[in-house]
Amino acid sequence: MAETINSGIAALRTLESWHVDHIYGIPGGTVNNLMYALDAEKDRIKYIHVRHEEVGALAAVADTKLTGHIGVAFGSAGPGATHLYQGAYDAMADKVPVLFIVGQNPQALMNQDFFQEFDENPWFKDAGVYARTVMTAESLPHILDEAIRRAFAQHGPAFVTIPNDLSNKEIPADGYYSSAENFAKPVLGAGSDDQINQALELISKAKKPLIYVGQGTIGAADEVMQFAKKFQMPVITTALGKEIIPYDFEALLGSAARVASKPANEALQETDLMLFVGSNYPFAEEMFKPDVKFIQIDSNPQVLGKRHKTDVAILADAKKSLQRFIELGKDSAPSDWYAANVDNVANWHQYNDDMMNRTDGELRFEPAFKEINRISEDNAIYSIDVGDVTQNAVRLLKVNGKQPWITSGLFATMGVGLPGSIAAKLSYPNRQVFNLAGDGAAAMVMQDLSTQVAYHLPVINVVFSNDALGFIEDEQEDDNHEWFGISLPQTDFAKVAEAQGMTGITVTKVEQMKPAFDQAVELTKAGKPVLIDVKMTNERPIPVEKLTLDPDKFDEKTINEFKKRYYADKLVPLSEFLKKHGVRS
Ligand SMILES: Cc1ncc(C[n+]2csc(CCOP(=O)(O)OP(=O)(O)O)c2C)c(N)n1
Ligand SMILES: [Mg+2]
Repeated sequence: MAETINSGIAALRTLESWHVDHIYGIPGGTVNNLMYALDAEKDRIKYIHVRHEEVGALAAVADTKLTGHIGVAFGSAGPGATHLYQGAYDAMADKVPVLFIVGQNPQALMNQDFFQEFDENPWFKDAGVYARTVMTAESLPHILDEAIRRAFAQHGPAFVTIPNDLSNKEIPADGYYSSAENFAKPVLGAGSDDQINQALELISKAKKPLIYVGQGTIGAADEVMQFAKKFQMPVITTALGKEIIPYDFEALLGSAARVASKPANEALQETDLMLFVGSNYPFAEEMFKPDVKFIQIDSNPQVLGKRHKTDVAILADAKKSLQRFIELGKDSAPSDWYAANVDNVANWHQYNDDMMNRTDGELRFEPAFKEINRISEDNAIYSIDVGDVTQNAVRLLKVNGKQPWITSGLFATMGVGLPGSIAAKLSYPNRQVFNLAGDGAAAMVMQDLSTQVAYHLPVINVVFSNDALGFIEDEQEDDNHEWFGISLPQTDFAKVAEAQGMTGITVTKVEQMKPAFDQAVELTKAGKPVLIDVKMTNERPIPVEKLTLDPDKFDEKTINEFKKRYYADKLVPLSEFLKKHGVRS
């Protein structure tokens, strides 16, 4: 008789062929056969028992974001499946290939409103590039292979629903194969010299050009910086692109809009030409001037010309294209525009350093970032939640270009920090990992601190406790509305951590900050996770999207009120630096 293999085990072997070495989930009656297969395969593929499927799902997305290999999570039929949804939409929005395995009742009981049954595929189809139910045990490994290939090819999550009986049958051992080794992505070139020369011509005529880069330039930091200097074009990155360019690059203006930096927003008001590379920035229509000359480089034809009226659109690999620009273009003369922006960056950095070094007044978030910068290792990984912490991290983390930075970008779900930190530690056990979250976001996923404890994942968790949903509070202020529904009851997160077997430290004064972070280093070096709860004021971070500093635009009283509220005495508007360098505003 021909050799056979258990279909559940064959399914896992297919995942293994795509470099999957762990998978998140919670069992249920409809995935138990998969559980038995995971037990049998436990030496090759690790089951990570999370406390909430949403955490597993978001961790799987983070796996792909960090490693490039497919992340996998599962949930049982009905409630376990619906809990996966947050990860599903994060993957859809950030275009991340992920595999979600969804449990289902055995075939004989399907489609008759059995316990926990619902029609899963249409539900998942909105988020997914693929959402299908397996029909035979023999096809199970094939379908998983198909799902993963499509997830990579179409940049999104794939869903495979498995009726429980189909993952515990004997199938022919030679009846399936994996396409993992055959998978290849199309290779793009630099774009045509004609197009690049056309773009160079526009750049040579511009007075205030900028380069705006997104995640498509990961791996091209040197080219971006060389380009910036050669053509005297200061650089803006998307918030997701924060990790790409080192913080100390002289002409790095930061990112735009609200999760953003002052120099970037100011330069966007002034610019007359933008080179937009590897980004699908959703706020472009709002933030970019409609009349600027616009050159776009992207590897995805779907986004060329999408976000702005575009003069030259180049379908290309960002790194190769920037290299070709550098080869073909003449060096620009040193420009006053560039110099004014470099000064503006230095002034902004000084403001942030002063805030991080402040020792008087009530405790704010900045001194915690001073400590995070101080203890950060060269290849640390930052998993950042959504809220004020996203904008504070974008502004204050002094990344070096080798420190990955993950969050929920377009979907922007709260509760993403902790799952990302679990993923980071599982794939990179020897690297330092931070989970930075606000108190609202931390409360959404805090049960999974115990996953860090259970799997010995020494993460440094920092909770910024302002007893409020600060990010939304500020929106309500901007709407000139009374605050409503934004306060949070104070929670002792150190106790929450302690209750789950993790050391919890509370910081209420600036002088406690350094010892707390020193202890965190010690504990994590000893293999133990730690949580630092920073009890701080609810003062608003400086709103760089509503700067009130420029004497040409605002009266003295308004400027002084702004400076007082945000400790911004020494903050200088870009217009002053432009004047200093003789650039007309
Ligand atoms: C799941 C989810 N619910 C609601 C929101 C809307 N939202 C964005 S930021 C934010 C407040 C975050 O509060 P917290 O975590 O305490 O951080 P803070 O801004 O106070 O630092 C809210 C409610 C969201 N992004 N995700
Ligand atoms: Mg808060």
